[in-house]
Amino acid sequence: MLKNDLLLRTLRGEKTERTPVWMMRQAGRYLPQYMVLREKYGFFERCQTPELACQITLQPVDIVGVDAAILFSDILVVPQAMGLEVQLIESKGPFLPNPIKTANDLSRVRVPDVHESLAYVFDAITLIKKELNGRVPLIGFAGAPWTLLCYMVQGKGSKTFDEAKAFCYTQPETAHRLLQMITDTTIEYLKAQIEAGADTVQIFDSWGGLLGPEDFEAISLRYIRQIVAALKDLAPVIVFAKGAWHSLDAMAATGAHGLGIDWCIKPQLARQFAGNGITLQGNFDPAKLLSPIPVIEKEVKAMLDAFGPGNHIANLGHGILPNVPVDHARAFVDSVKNYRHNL
Ligand code: 1CP
Repeated sequence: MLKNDLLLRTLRGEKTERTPVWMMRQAGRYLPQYMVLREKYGFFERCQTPELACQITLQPVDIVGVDAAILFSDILVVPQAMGLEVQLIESKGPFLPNPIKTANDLSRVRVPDVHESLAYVFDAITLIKKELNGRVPLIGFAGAPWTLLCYMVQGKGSKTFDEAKAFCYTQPETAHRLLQMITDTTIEYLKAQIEAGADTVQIFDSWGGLLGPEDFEAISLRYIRQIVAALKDLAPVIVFAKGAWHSLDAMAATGAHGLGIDWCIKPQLARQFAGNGITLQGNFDPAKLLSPIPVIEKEVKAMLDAFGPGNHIANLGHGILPNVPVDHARAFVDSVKNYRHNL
């Protein structure tokens, strides 16, 4: 069925001719073709219209030549489906006018029927799979419960998410009720993405690294573990908890097929922590794509040498920055594609 299944074979631990490559947030503002649609349609309109979501999802496949498509959507469609108003403010980011602050506020959130409230996502996936026509696999995704709680409580982006942490520390019972509701919703949501055609799914715990190791286990990983357990026999699962390198061993033990790592840990050390039985994904510093192209080519080689052959998906250590020139993104992808390990 798939003409290029490098990503899926790598996630299953199989040997491949070369390392697969994609970039987190690869459908986005660094692409002029995305900016054209961004001028015309609101953010959630782009997410909720399957034809637009499909068009945007395919852009990096056609323009940059990545080995996988990732659904164009956002992690915040889940809090929205659970009953919270979510706005995206131009150049500022997400804004939730009525965040969760107390146990009383939980009456405003529910575990929705995802087939109803998020039907547009599954329609988009069906359309994307048709348009991809087997060229590359499609990655579905969701936010990790802790990262979603950050926005649901803090109400906007933050460097520290201090109000979200304070909520967990001062109202632990309410926090865990909310985390469990997000978990239950996310399991149904990702199952339905796989049913609709997603070939693999990634859980984004972008703010996992704000928690120390004990809190990460208690507040984040125990919920991620439930999600992985519910999905891992349906499709390969990738867990990306940015900054949570201290728990790579525990994350590997969830049974996930792949673990994302950022650029603040050496590949050799990440491998030592995670063990040999799992695929690692990353870990190019996104800002390094602003270097001259020959530097990008050299640094990509160094990254691939450090990871060694097999069990590695080349990616950035976090999302691509909006000011990256398209030819630099393409140089990153081409450098991976042209590299061969000495076997
Ligand atoms: O056009 C615009 O200005 C909107 C920018 C934008 C885009 C392109 C947002 C708002 N979301 C997205 C798409 C998106 N978001 C994808 C698409 C698929 C892809 O190409 O990768 C994905 C996977 C996400 C996931 C997402 N949204 C995360 C997890 C990944 C990460 O980067 O850490 C997070 C934390 C969000 C929240 C969010 N949505 C948008 C922004 C600007 C943010 C980050 C805000 C913050 O820093 O707190």
